[in-house]
Amino acid sequence: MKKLSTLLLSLLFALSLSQALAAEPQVIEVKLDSYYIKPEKITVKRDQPVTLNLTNEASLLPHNLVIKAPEAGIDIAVDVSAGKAASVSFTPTKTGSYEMFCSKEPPFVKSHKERGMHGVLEVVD
Ligand SMILES: [Cu+2]
Repeated sequence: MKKLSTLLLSLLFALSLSQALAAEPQVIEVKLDSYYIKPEKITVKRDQPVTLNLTNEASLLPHNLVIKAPEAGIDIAVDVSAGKAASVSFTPTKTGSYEMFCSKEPPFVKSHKERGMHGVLEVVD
């Protein structure tokens, strides 16, 4: 009986350990400013939750972060006012390189993306 309970306990321990490893949160600080996204390239692991903490460091301009990859479980568009912060969470389900950018397009001038507000979210195994 004692052997069985020891076995069960170690099994439970191994199970919770593997679950903890599988759900390792990936929290990444992302800065938005006129006109860049930092870091330009973000690498995350597939099937593990990701939280992006966005900060708009600009003093006047609103920015946003857009990643449209619904095939990979990523479909975000988050506005961040000047000087403010926002967070967004998702779990990428497919490896690959996905474009991230600011979609602000003021009339008569270049879009924020054209001015440099773009980067890559890389999802790896
Ligand atoms: Cu912008």
